[in-house]
Amino acid sequence: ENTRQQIINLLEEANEQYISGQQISNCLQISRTAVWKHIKELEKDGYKIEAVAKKGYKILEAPNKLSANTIQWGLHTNWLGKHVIHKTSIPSTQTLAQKLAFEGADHGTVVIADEQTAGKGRLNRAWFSPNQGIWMSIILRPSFLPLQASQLTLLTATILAKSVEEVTGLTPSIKWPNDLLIQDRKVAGILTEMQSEHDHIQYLIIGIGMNVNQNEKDFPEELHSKATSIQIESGKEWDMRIIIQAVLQHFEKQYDHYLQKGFSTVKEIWEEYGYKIGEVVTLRTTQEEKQVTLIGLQEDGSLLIEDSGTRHPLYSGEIIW
Ligand code: BTX
Repeated sequence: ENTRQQIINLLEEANEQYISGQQISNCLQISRTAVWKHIKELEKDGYKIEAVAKKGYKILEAPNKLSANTIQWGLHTNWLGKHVIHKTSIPSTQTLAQKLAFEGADHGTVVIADEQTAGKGRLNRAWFSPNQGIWMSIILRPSFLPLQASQLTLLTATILAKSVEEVTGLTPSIKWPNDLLIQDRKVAGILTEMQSEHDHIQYLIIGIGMNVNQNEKDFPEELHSKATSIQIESGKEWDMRIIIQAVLQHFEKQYDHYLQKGFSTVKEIWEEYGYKIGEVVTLRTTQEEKQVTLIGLQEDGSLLIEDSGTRHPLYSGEIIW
């Protein structure tokens, strides 16, 4: 598996040029027959590889399915997604990521599954995760304070919004704190979980769920009015790798930017995509339901609302839409 990944990396670095079997064999210290066998395995995995006598090999196309290899092929990041763990079916990428993080997995490790059988939302809610979506968890080991974790959820929401917009042309809005909506229906959700002690974060796991290629009929009855997918909204099917790579590339860039420059850019972008900012909405808290105006984000990740003339931050509660 590892040798195959190295071969893919070499082919990719060759940047549209051919790379000879001899070069690969020299670089990886394996025989040319071994190189040839690995190439055959990659073809079985769905790669289209051109082999030209006296020139060598070139990747023409990666298979249209998710694997650690296909996600990494063409992914331009420095630290995010250098380790990808892909499963076809798993209870929850979040649970596996926690286990791996506990066992010492690196900052930037990505766990992704084609299907989750027990996907998790916030507050123990279930997250419906059939085959046609993106279900992934990113393991981070930040050196900032635990209280900054909520800023990271907001940051992730802006990254998802930007990636969807860039790849598909659809413009989602972000419903505070962490839902991505298109035409008032939920297309993606974020679940941030962390392990910390005192003022130190041991690891933080950002779970991202995005409905991509589902049709209306793929959703259970109770989600029909609430959920949508990129396919439903755009009328066509998408290569999920392109969206995953866009998310990972934006994530790495924006995360590093956030560490250097702080929350202000995140706040600006978030408010651009913010759902019903400046409008009156119904807010449900544990005590009551009331009409408030959404003003914008606060530095600490809370939502600034105006309620009968006075402004105050909201830390929990749900905007009803
Ligand atoms: P949430 O608690 O904000 O949203 C959960 C609610 O959303 C559910 O109660 C249901 O009404 C609705 N819902 C369930 N499934 C879907 C869906 N596929 N599309 C739209 N609406 C839905 C949001 O939680 C956080 C979701 C994170 C999911 C990722 S996937 C990768 C990672 N692994 C994992 O188990 N969870 C995260």
